[in-house]
Amino acid sequence: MQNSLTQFLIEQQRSEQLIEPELRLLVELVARACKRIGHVISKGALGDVLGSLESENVQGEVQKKLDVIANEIFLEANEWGGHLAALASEEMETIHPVPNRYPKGEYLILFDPIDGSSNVDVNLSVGTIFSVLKAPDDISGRDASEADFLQPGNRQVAAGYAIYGPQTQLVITLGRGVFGFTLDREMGSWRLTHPDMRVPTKTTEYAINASNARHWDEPVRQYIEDCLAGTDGGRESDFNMRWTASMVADVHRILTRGGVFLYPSDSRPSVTEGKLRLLYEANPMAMLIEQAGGGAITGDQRILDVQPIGLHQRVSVILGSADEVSRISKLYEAARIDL
Ligand code: AHM
Ligand code: MG
Repeated sequence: MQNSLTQFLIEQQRSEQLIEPELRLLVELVARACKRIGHVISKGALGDVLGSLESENVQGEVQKKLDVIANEIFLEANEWGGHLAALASEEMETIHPVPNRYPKGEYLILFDPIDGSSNVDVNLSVGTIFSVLKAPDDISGRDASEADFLQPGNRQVAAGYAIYGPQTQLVITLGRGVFGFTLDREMGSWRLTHPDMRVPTKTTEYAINASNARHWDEPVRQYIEDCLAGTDGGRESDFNMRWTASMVADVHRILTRGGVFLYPSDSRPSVTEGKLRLLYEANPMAMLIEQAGGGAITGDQRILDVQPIGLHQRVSVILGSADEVSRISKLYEAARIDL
C-alpha cells in the first residue's frame, strides 16, 4: 500500500532533514482542513451549501456560501496548533492573528479556501490553495502584521493545493519536488499516489479565457495566434485548448500531462495588474510548477521574484511547460526591445 501523508512527512523529517516538526504539523492540519472542506463540498444541495450570500469579499466579489464555510473550517483547523503566528485569506480583508488563547509559532499561512468557486454550483472541480512563509525573526513577543506577509514567493517554505474533483487529491511541495496524495475515503487518510510529479517540458495544450482576447497584450495575442495557426503556421503542430475557470483544476492538468496556463494582465481597468492574487494563488502555484520543472512568469519577470506591496494584490500569471513559458518570455522580451 502507498505511504500515508503522515509516513511521508515523518520520512522527510528524518532522512532528508527537510522539515521541522512544526512544519510537519502544519501540513497535517492543512490536509485535515482540506478533507473537511471536501466533505462539505460533496454534500452539495443536500447540505444546503450551494449558492451565494448577500456579502462581498474584499475584492468586491459576491461570496458563495462555501467560500465563507471553507474559510471558517480552514481557520478553525489551523489556528490552535501553536505553529502559526497568523493566517490570511482571499475571504478576509485583513490578517487573522492567532487568538491569544492559543500558543503562537513562527509560520504564516495564506490561503484561498475555494478557488474557482463559480464552479461549485455546476458541480465542477474546485480547490483550496495554500502558501507557507516564515515570519520575520523578531516575531516572538509581538503581534504579526500585514507587512510580515509581504515576502516574495521565493521565500515560501511550503505550498500546495487540494483539488476536489472525481478524486480528492492533495499536491504539496516542501521545496524539494512535488508530491501528490489521493484521499482514501475508506481509510480516511491521504495516500502518496503521485511521487515526484514533473511537468512535461513540451506541450501542445494551452489554457486561456479566450473571451478576453481583444484586451490582451501583443505578446499573448501573438503566442495564441501561433498556436491557433497549428500545422498551417510556424509551430508546425496543432494545439488543443482547455479552460476550466478553476486555476487549481487547470494547474493540476498541467502538472499531470503538461500545458501552459495564461491569465495575463490586460487592458481592462480591472485587470491591468492581472486577475489572480499574488500571495495565495500565483505564488504557491508558481512554486509547485517550478519545483516540478516548469516555468512561471508574469510576462516580464519570474513570479516568485515579485516583491509584494499588498496582501490582496493581483498579478499577471503565465505558467506551465518550460519550453512554452520560455517562448512566451521571449515574445515579451522582443516587445520590450521594440518599445
Ligand atoms: P476565485 O478565487 O474568486 O474563484 O477566482 C480565481 C479563478 C481562477 O481559479 C480561474 O483561473 C479564474 O478565476 C477564472 O477567471 P474567469 O472567470 O475570468 O475565466
Ligand atoms: Mg481563487
